[in-house]
Amino acid sequence: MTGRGGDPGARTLVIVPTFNERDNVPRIVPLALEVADEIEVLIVDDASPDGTGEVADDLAAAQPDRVHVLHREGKSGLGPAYLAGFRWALERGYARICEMDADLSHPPEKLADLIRISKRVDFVIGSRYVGGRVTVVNWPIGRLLISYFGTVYARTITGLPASDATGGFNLFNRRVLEALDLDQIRSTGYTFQIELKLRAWRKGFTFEEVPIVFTERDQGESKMSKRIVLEAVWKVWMLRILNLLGKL
Ligand SMILES: Nc1nc2c(ncn2[C@@H]2O[C@H](COP(=O)(O)OP(=O)(O)OP(=O)(O)O)[C@@H](O)[C@H]2O)c(=O)[nH]1
Ligand SMILES: [Mg+2]
Repeated sequence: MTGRGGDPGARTLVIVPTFNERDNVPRIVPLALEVADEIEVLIVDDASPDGTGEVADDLAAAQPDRVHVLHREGKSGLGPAYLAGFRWALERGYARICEMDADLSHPPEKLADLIRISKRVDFVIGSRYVGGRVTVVNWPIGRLLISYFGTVYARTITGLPASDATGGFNLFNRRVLEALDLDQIRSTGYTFQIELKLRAWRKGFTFEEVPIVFTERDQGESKMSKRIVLEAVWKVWMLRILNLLGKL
């Protein structure tokens, strides 16, 4: 059991999956922690060859009550890393569980809004596309088009009424993750984010979207790949079929 002796049911765990993010991790962690005392961070590292895991261990050693590290054996994608983090969080009684990238693309100060809004809904989506506006900084136009139309496509096929279906800056109240059968979630890349929101929404959980400005990474390399995009293209159809069969 971790924690600082306070009410364990009032803590928020921000899960940050990492693969080769050694320069970003020491930047993002303090920015997240300074937003609120109730925030703790869990870095889920997939044995990054660049030593991110050791950098994370140093941060955790300096603040053992607030920074935690989950080391996994090898790179197995974003989805499995998050699922391991969710299980870790549920076992330890966190009230709220957030997803956030390590590369500073998601504005950590917005965690305050996510937490505030989570008091009135079941989960909160940080959205780059609220109200048809596009708030992405430093993305090449091709990347922007893939993301924007990807989210329109996902919304159309699956029916999920969210402006940013693929986004990875989200907060779930623990009751949502407890109600989902995490073992059934098999997606790895973008589809993981779609599937998670879709399953939560299909179970009747309510959500709100908070506008965020997404800024492209300035350190480290992108793990986005054609394979991840292609996975999303066909998997949303699978999600639609599962949905129609009542299997979500
Ligand atoms: N643990 C783990 N983390 C991963 C894996 N793939 C990506 N990540 C992390 O997930 C977050 C999002 O990945 P990014 O590479 O930024 O992907 P993206 O945001 O789609 O693309 P860019 O912003 O262009 O880099 C980052 O914190 C990555 O380090 C993985 O296989 N395992
Ligand atoms: Mg990124």
